[in-house]
Amino acid sequence: METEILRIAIAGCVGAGKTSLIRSISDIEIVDTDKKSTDEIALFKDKTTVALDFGLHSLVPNQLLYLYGTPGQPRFDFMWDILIRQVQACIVLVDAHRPEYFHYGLQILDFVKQRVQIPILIGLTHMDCPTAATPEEIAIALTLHNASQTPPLMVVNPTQKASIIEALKVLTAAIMKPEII
Ligand SMILES: Nc1nc2c(ncn2[C@@H]2O[C@H](COP(=O)(O)OP(=O)(O)O)[C@@H](O)[C@H]2O)c(=O)[nH]1
Ligand SMILES: [Mg+2]
Repeated sequence: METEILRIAIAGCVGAGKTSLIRSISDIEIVDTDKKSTDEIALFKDKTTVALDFGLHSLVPNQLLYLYGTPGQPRFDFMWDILIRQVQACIVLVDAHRPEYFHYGLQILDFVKQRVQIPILIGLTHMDCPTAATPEEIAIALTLHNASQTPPLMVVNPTQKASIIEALKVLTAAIMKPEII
């Protein structure tokens, strides 16, 4: 039987957990494009993603998930524009303990929805941090609280494989049966 390939984009602001997610779940050594940053982000994090992170994972036999971690910085938006048209689904990671970046999650959602109609899952990361916002607060910040058809929110810990698998199961089910998301 032929192996089916499903492509999934992993988006989110710097520090949201994109590289960790791909590294934790990938069946191969990830193609890690982290480079030392030279700009203001260096204050926050000494490495940042400058191109795409890439990893793959087989959730079920005869199916391979290709995972693309998108760059977290707006200046790479042109790559985003190309990538988002090639994927079957998208995970938007939102760092729950950095409310100052919630607007960035909203921008990503708008960016994706304006270009493609694919299942989107919002993965709330850093929920184990004591200062994390609640899912309800984040839903309000992302203006999802009263929309009739909203992407599902799920807590995802990008450092824990079991947590990522749960999210990937929801997303792959939605790819197969789009009406469930
Ligand atoms: N405690 C905790 N740490 C996390 C979580 N998600 C990511 N991290 C950590 O946050 C840091 C930034 O993650 P990284 O994957 O580099 O973010 P990226 O910029 O989106 O690629 C790393 O040290 C991760 O281990 C989470 O849910 N909980
Ligand atoms: Mg990264």
